[in-house]
Amino acid sequence: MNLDLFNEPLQTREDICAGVVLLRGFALPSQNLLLNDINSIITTAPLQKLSTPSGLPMSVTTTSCGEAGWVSDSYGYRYSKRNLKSQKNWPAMPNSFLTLAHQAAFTAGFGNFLPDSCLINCYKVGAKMSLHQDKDEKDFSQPIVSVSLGLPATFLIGGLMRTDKTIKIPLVHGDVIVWGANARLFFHGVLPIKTGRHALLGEQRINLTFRKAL
Ligand SMILES: O=C(O)CCC(=O)C(=O)O
Repeated sequence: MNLDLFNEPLQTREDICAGVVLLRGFALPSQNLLLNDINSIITTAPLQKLSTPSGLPMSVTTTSCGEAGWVSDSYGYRYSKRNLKSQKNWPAMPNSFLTLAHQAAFTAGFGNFLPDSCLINCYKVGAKMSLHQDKDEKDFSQPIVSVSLGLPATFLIGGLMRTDKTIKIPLVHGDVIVWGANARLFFHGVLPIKTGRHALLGEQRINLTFRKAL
């Protein structure tokens, strides 16, 4: 018997519905690289509290890496090649990010996914993300890859209408969810993060959302 098998992180693939695939534990093997790379990105391009176009502050703080970063202000939601605060280009997408996103998309059935943008969302306890569609990207044939790190969360995914019934998916550190094809424009969101402490990340959840934006 190979006892090393017991030290392998548990990885499973679950089809939630057509076009939505949950890869439990998929990011665990690369967690150390990912966390180091997240720290350097946040050092170069610190997390910011963005506001919605109507002026409401978001409960998460965000930054980006890659060719383009997702931004929001009174001019609307969009991608920008520059960090609006520093006017500098976003940090380059690290290899650990690209490899994970590509492999997760491939495993979920979406070959050749090469994201040019990664949004880093930081949730403190109580932060949430309301139901929304990701529709600021140019090419909806490309999937979205979303990586959960730190505190657990409940992810909601529904249908093409905001009022469609949603499925609640509990996510923990290392889980990756991929959606695309007919599900690419499904409304999704995150319920308020519950109090807790994660061994590596403390009292926060970090989400990496990979997209082909340009
Ligand atoms: O934090 C998450 O799991 C989802 C993030 C998200 O939906 C987004 O950034 O558009």
